[in-house]
Amino acid sequence: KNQVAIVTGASRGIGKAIALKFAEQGTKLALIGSSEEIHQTGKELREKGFHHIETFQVDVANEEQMNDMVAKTLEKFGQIDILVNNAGIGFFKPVEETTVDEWKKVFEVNVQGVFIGAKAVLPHMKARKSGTIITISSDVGRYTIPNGSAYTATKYAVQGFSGSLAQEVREYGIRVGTINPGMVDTYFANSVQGLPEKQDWMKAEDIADAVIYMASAPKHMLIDEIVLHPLIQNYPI
Ligand code: NJP
Repeated sequence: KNQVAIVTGASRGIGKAIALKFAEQGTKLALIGSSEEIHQTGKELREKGFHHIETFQVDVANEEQMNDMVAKTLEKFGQIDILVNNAGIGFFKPVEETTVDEWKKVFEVNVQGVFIGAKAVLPHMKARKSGTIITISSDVGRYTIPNGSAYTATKYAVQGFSGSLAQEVREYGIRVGTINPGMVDTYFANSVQGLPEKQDWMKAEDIADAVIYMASAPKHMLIDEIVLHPLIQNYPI
């Protein structure tokens, strides 16, 4: 209640589900997407009766755009309690078929975007001695899969970044955690949400529930990591 959250990648999929759950809790929202579709998310939420919603067509990998978005969010809402680094791209190809430009792009969004997002909110969170930074990483931030070298490498990087940052900022009352899902039915990796063959996969709402749980833990507590899978997924433990 009365909190302010930034959610990146809220045009569709998991980020859009996170936005709806936060809105239902009365959390004010700054929603980020790189395409115009982000404004549609804002429109749909306002039509549902949620009015404290700002949308920004911003690339998470662009520091200037992200800093500007944070400044405008502070101007509008006065504080930032939660950052959810959710924007990410799924990219799966054998190494020899992966171009350097593709490699750079997936790292820019999945890793540089997470770094820039966190860096942009830290001065404010440090000054308030409070804040929660949640990154949607992946189960493949913990184990490897074929044809996933670039994507898997980005998620391992995000785990390293988040773990290190968590230790760096806990003395300022800032909590940093990751959510590591297996297969979720979204538009990920050029898929379409709602395909019949994905009916047993997790839903975007399942991941949004985990975000709400992590963000609303008592202030003295840090949930470092939540790992979630659909029952049908054979996950190496
Ligand atoms: O994917 P999708 P998910 N700047 O494609 C936005 C992780 N994950 O919801 O830019 C700003 O439906 C894009 O919006 P737009 C995954 O790695 C998933 O599944 O306007 N935003 C859209 O809203 C990722 O980190 C699965 O086109 C940018 C959103 O990102 C997170 O979950 C499994 C952007 C992508 O929506 C959400 O992915 C797993 C940019 N540069 C981890 N580029 C899974 N689905 O199975 C993209 O382990 N976006």
